Amino acid sequence: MAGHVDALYIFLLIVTGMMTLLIFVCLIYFAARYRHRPGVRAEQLEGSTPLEITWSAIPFVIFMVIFAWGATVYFKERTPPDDAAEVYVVAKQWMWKVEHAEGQREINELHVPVGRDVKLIMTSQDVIHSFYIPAFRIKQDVLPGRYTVEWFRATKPGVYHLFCAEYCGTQHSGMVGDIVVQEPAQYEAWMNGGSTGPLSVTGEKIFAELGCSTCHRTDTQGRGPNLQGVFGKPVQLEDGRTVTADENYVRECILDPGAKRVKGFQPIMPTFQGLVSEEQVNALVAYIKSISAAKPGHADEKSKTSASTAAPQIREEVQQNALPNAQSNGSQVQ
Ligand code: HEC
Ligand SMILES: [Cu+2]
Repeated sequence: MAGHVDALYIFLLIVTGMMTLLIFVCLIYFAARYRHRPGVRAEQLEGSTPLEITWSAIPFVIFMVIFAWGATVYFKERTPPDDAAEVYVVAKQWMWKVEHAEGQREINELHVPVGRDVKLIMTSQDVIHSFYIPAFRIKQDVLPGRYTVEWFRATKPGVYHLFCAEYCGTQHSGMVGDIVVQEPAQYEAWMNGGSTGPLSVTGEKIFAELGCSTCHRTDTQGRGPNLQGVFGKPVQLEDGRTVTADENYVRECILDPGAKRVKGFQPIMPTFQGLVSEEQVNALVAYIKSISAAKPGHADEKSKTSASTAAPQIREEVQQNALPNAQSNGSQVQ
């Protein structure tokens, strides 16, 4: 995004710089040209319609250009590509905890390979923080109680600053870290060192341990809905609304099941608020995602792929990234 953001900023600088110049040149010229001279009487001038139209129309066009350009950049920056690799981030006073879909955990560091789209799914354990990588021109608030998302594609290997950009307490200024961008081979080597296994597999274990699997069975006999294929699809709620089962929806189902009850089921799901850590919620989300065949939008966009089975998608993803273990989310690991 850096190039796009910079181009827009340079454009703004040029436009405002030229306006400033124009105003000062006129100011000085008029001050000299129409200065008070003995014997010369001031004259009252009537308005000029062509002049007024000109100075309204030209700024209008310029502002519209800025608006359209800014909106384009904004939407680009806010829309992660469907096949981006997913990384979960949990902020707390005063550190960044990072967990890759493949299971690697890091603190105040994020390793990524060059050239891969990376989507950060972020939440906070306490107060509001903000995940800011100045070199990538991206910044997003990280809020307690919900997920926010940002994405980037690093184009050059190196180590980049990570800052918390939202005042979050005494040691806010120390809440910094490194984004380590590596060549794919180096990244592979890093990835293969010490992992607890894919996040979705951790999630599956938690799913069994917390007893989710007693109600959410993989057949239709359970007391809760079968969660296979739920992620990314519309869900009909008891109150008549239809919502999309995204990360925030699954999160809310776990922590505040009363907020959105699925149509046709008893309201028996207990809240797991206080019983699960943010990391465990992330793992559960990754697991529920992994048992849905396709990610949202994925199937439509790549209609050449069969969306009903996970296997063809795995192969496609791997070829796309030309990396042997380029899983973009838990579903590829299974
Ligand atoms: C006592 C049975 C029970 C347990 C235990 C349970 N659930 Fe549920 N769950 C339900 C029921 C019933 C619904 C549907 C009604 C509702 O939305 O509350 C549901 C809904 C959901 C939904 C929304 C499903 C959809 O189709 O949109 C998700 C996601 C979910 N549960 C996840 C979990 C997770 C994760 C756990 C374990 C941490 C869990 N549940 C534990 C009964 C249960
Ligand atoms: Cu912070």
